[in-house]
Amino acid sequence: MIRTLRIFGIAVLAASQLFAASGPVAARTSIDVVASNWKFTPSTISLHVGEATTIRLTSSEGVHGLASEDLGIPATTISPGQFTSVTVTPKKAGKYVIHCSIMCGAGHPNMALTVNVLP
Ligand SMILES: [Cu+2]
Repeated sequence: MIRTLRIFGIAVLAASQLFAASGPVAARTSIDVVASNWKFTPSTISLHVGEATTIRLTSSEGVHGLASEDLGIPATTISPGQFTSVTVTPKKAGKYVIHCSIMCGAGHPNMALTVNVLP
């Protein structure tokens, strides 16, 4: 009797794990971008039109920023040791060069993230 209960318990556990695994999974890509003085790494990323992608931003050196009206990225501060996520769903294919939006020093004018939006 005890053995039967135990087997039943394992079966319920297995079933619940099966349901958990087959639950809705967010079909969302994630890309990590690290800002430093004075570049974004990687310096170029690729997104797809109509596809939601979460860009996880952090800094290894200095405070930087990202903002793009064309891509719907709100003014975002990127601080050392912190992760900030922005989710982007591009509407139009093309090459978008997003300059650092926060004055961060000598290399600031040349600090940019290139976003290639593919159809
Ligand atoms: Cu800057």
